[in-house]
Amino acid sequence: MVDRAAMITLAGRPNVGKSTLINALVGEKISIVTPKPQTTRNRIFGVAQRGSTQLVFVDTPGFHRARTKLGDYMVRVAGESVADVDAVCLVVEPKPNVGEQEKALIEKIKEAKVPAVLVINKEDTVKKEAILPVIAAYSQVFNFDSVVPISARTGDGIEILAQELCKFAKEGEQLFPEDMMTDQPERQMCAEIIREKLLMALESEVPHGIAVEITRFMPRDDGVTEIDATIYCERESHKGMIIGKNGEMLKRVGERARHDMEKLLGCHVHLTTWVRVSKNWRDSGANLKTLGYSE
Ligand SMILES: Nc1nc2c(ncn2[C@@H]2O[C@H](COP(=O)(O)OP(=O)(O)OP(=O)(O)O)[C@@H](O)[C@H]2O)c(=O)[nH]1
Ligand SMILES: [Mg+2]
Repeated sequence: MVDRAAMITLAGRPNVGKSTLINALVGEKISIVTPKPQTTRNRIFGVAQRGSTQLVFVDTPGFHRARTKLGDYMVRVAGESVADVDAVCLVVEPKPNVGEQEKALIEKIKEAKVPAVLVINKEDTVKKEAILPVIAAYSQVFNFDSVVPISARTGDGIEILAQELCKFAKEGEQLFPEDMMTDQPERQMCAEIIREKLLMALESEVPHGIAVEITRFMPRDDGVTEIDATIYCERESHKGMIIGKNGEMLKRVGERARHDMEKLLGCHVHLTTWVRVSKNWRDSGANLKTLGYSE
């Protein structure tokens, strides 16, 4: 029985591992992860339970200096997600200096007067001795409620963090139904899976200009789900790269995406993909709206 709940935002600069962390805390892959910055574009809720406490985590886009309307939207979502929650985890790299993005987020945390935990991620990439200077640097800037070094990738420190976060829970009912893992509809998750596979497969500037829309999502009586997806990119040359020589790239991406979708949906998937050029969609209010990047 859940009798306590807390809403906790994971904030931080792009690529620090917020989505890896939410997946580790929830115990399922609900948010896509890639080595490229600015992977997450929307607010994503992830639900976990520890004892009688429900923890609702909010994954956010990385806080960065925006250069497009899409970027403005992402930064706004990230900034606003810091308010009206029970606690914020400021997720940082294990580096002994406080960057511009971290300082800006700390300002948001101060404004919102919300408790904050410093989560030093990727501890697997540094020696143990390297953590103390990180704590020292951040302590000079802000008085965090606690500091937890973790590795979202290996899972080290995750349970310590979860226990620490349970302290911010307030008495009351659960915020989400117990069997719900995320607020994202399956269709949306399928679009994200395709975007993840594209980000992983493509080099250079192409990935940031990609959006995916599921245009058809139809479970058939025979247990197969038919999914049609349109991949938008910003230039003809990008379209060529996405399709690849003899369609090889798109085929590979489609196969990987289908594999993950079948795991997610627990059924066979018949996936059909199209690639379309939509010039400067990242700066078009109307396009952003259709693609779900607006309030
Ligand atoms: N070595 C190591 N790598 C990690 C760890 N956590 C995340 N990563 C890697 O860091 C990269 C970025 O991870 P994400 O979870 O996508 O980062 P994010 O903060 O959500 O990034 P944005 O959505 O772009 O803001 C991926 O390649 C992860 O595998 C960790 O604890 N250790
Ligand atoms: Mg992310």
